[in-house]
Formats: sequence, structure tokens, C-alpha cells
Amino acid sequence: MDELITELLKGKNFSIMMHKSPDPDAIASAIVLARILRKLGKEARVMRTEKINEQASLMLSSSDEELQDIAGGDTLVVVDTSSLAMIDLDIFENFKGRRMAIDHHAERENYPGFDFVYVDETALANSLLIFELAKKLNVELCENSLLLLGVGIITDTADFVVADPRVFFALAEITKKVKYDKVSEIARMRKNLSERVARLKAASRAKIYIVGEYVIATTKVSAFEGSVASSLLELGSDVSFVVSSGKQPRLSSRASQILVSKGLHLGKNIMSKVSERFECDSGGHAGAAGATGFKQEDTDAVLAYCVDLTTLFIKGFTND
Ligand SMILES: [Mn+2]
Repeated sequence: MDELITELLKGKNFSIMMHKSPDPDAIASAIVLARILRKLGKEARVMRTEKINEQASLMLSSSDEELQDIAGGDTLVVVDTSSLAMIDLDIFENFKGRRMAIDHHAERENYPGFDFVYVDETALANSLLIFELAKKLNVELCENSLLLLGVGIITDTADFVVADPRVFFALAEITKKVKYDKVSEIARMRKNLSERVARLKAASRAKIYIVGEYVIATTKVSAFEGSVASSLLELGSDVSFVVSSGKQPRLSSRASQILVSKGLHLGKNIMSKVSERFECDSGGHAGAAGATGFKQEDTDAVLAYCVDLTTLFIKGFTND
């Protein structure tokens, strides 16, 4: 963190990028980082990105932050993104200045093209890193910043399915200034109709594999693969793999806490192997990970490979 602060302070004028289809953690991280930098006397803008859903737009409108189309300044900071496939590469590659990343995804040997990378894989939300950065810098966060970070933390921990003292400490501090109801209301807002229908349809089409006392579920959707993968866990599977079809298919996966506690790391054990075999991009955490860039015709093979790898993993510890 000290090194991150030294590197940040070298910049005067910042552009901050979040990934496409930004989740609350990415939105919160980008906006609050911009505000912290401004409080330090720097200039900072948050870059526009594609596919902002209702929850993300609600957070944005509550913040009054105007997203910008043109990157400028001397420093580009990418937040909450483990894969370059997730960001606007034009902006990234054409940026003339230093490129930094602040992230909490699995550490990869190289974040290609970055001059400085701050990765804390133990942080359960990127918002925690931004919260801790503000604390370390003695920058007081406004109510809206605390609200946004709280939403980022609740959603990235999947409603505290995974949590640790850092999570609860941050939320304790946040809810001293912002009513928990307000944070909870945005974090758990009703999903839009198409997302709810996608979840239900995907569940009705899911393939189910039972390995010992564990359940693996796979399915295909046209969108909302991450949300669908989570919903399959809520319905009772221990691991889910969901591919969204289309010219650029995306794979999203989720694993239950019990398998994570047995050592399953979707990002490292499964997605990295998928990206090797199918020559695509991947990244993620122990309990949530994904891959993009494989060929559409490989979709069934990708799903079958995920099921095989997970089955082997489960058999590995049940035979002990
Ligand atoms: Mn995140």
C-alpha cells in the first residue's frame, strides 16, 4: 500500500478505467478513487464503459459523477480488472502516460503493458482496497463514497457468503456514517425482468452432474452469465459453469464456500487450464471466475472440460 501511494502521488492528472459491464465493486472503486485523488489536489476523471446495468446506473446517478469519453492526463488507473479483454483496449493502448492497476483478482505473472500493478488477492472486494487507501491517506470519505463502497463490498462478497474481519471492519466504519438500510437497498435491489427470466430459463435447461455428495451444474444463456452462475449455486449446486452464447462467448463460474474451503480455486485450478487448452483469456477468484475469447464451436467442449476438471478435484479429496 505504501508503494501504491508513492506511485499514485507521482501523477497529477488521472484517467480511471473500470471493466465493461461494470459491477458495483468496479463502479465504487473508480468513483471513490477519483474523489480521493481530487482531495489530494489532483485532477481525475472516470472513463465511460459499455453495458452499464440498472444497479450500476443507480450508483452512478447517486454519485453525480459524469463519465468521460476522452482519456487524458499523465496516469491511467485500471481498477478491479484482471483481464485486458474486459476493458476498452483502444483507450488503454493509446494512452500516453503511466498505466497502473489496482486489483484484487488472482495475481498473474504479467499485467502486460502496466507500469505499476497493485494486486491484493486477499481483499474480498476491490472497494476494500480503496477504503483502506483513503484511511491510509487520511482522506475523509463523503457519505456517498461510503455508500458506494459498502454496496461494492456486499455484492462482491455475494452477500457475505465469503467474508473476513477486513470486510466487517469496513462495513462497521461505513455504517457509522451511512444507514445500513441504504447500502443494503442498492446492494440487493430487485433485478430487472430480463435478468430474472434469464435465470429461470437457464435453470430449467441446466445439466446436472452429481459427484459423491456434490453437484455441478452447467447451462447456456444469451446474457447475464455471472448472475445465472450465482443463481445456480443458490438453487443448490456446489459449482456452476455458464456460457453466454454469441460471437464472443463468455464463461462464468461460481463455487460454493465448502468446495473453496476444500481448496478449489476456480481461477487457478479451472479457468487457467481452460485458457491453456482453448487459447483464451481467463481470470478470477477462488469462488468466482471466468474466461473469454474461446471459439463459439468449442462451447460444449469447454463446459465438458470444466466438469471433468471439477470432478477430478472432488474425487481427489473424497478419496483421501
Ligand atoms: Mn471486484
